[in-house]
Amino acid sequence: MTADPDCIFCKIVARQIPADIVLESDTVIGFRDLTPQAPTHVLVIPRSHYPNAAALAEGEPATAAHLFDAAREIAASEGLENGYRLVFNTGADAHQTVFHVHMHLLGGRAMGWPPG
Ligand code: D5M
Repeated sequence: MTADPDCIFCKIVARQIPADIVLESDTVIGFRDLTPQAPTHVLVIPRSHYPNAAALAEGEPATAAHLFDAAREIAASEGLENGYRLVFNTGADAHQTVFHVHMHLLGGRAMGWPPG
């Protein structure tokens, strides 16, 4: 498992800073976003440090699939039968601000399209 000592999400994985964790497995964890944009807003991340979704898919494709398994489990436990949105912001133009790949799971309200 790779870690970056300066990465805030690696610090959550290492339990060096607190987080409201909703799911854990050997390869991924899910925790509630600090600034929720929907009634349910969970971030699902690999334990290993990869800067974005493309790097994860290349380096650990099985773990990339685990993110989607975790999202399905969290959506079920959060009662999101009416739907939910999965988002990977990748790079500055997409408003990525934390460079440890994370899947946003958003649900619990009706959403618009296109995104801002
Ligand atoms: O999304 C990065 C997201 O990470 C943003 O929604 C805030 C969230 N964030 C930042 N720090 C924390 C901590 N410590 N706990 C929980 N959530 C956090 P991006 O796609 O990079 O713009």
